[in-house]
Amino acid sequence: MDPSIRTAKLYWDSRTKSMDFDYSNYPSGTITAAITELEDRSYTFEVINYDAAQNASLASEITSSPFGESWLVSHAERSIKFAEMDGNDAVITLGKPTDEITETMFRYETVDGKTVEKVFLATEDIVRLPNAKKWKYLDYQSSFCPAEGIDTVWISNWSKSPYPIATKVDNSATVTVTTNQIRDNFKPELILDGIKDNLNSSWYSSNNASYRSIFPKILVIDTKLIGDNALTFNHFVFYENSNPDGRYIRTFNIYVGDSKFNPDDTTLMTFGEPVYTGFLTQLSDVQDVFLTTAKRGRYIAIVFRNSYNTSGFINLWEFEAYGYVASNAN
Ligand SMILES: [Ca+2]
Repeated sequence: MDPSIRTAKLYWDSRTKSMDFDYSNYPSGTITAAITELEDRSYTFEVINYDAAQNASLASEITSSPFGESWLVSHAERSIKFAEMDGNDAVITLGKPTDEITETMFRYETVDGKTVEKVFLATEDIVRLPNAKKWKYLDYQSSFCPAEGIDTVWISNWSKSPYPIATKVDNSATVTVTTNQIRDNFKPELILDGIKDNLNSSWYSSNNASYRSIFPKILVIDTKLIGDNALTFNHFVFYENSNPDGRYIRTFNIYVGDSKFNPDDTTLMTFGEPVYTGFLTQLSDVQDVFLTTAKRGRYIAIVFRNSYNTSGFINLWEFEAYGYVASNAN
């Protein structure tokens, strides 16, 4: 810097606003200043230096756009795909971040009744919240920063998770199946034993020539959770054979309700409306089903309509059903 320079003036808004600086207060020669109360629009800043005789230098200028509330309006909050308990942790699966999200903060209740906040970088898409209390909503908000920006801006209000933290139906539930549709020791309850990657821990439909081609084949799960404790289900996961040729499940329906489905009622007269109708592909051994409208009920029926296998086999290695107690949530 020219040693004759003594002071500087920073202008903005067509020189209607300014700040004065005395270089003697900044021995390093670098001045950092915060300009507050800027709006979300483009500004041109000018710096003019002065010597002791108040001779002015040429102005040097820079144009910059502060970002804040109205800049944020065009930035969507991150989405939560799944929020589910895994042991003592809530595992949150997030949607893709936009380029300008930098971090996401979660606020949740722990089993000890504490409110905890945890911050994660945008690069993380599956995060764990330790000791989270099940069946509670959680709050979250993200911070944003444009590529050229210096400060991050937090969205000034919390978003609520789309549904409470869900839990998985465990092996205290019972599973029944259409008569004559159990092959050897491949019992239906093996779809809930937690073992996802072993044929010997799967339900296999009949290999008997008289029964194997019969459809529908129906699995009924009694979650044993009754009344206000029945789960409201929103997510199911099918685990099939690690070998694509052994993935037989094709078109199916899922029903959720409070009266016991009869796995031998193959007319489905008493089943009501399915909460889901769809099909699995043979492309993956793990496939998710997500309900846009969650449904509460003690019983779940999976109605298999057909098979990719010409003999009509169905083989399900594990089935996960996630839900929450809606009356508990807040
Ligand atoms: Ca299993």
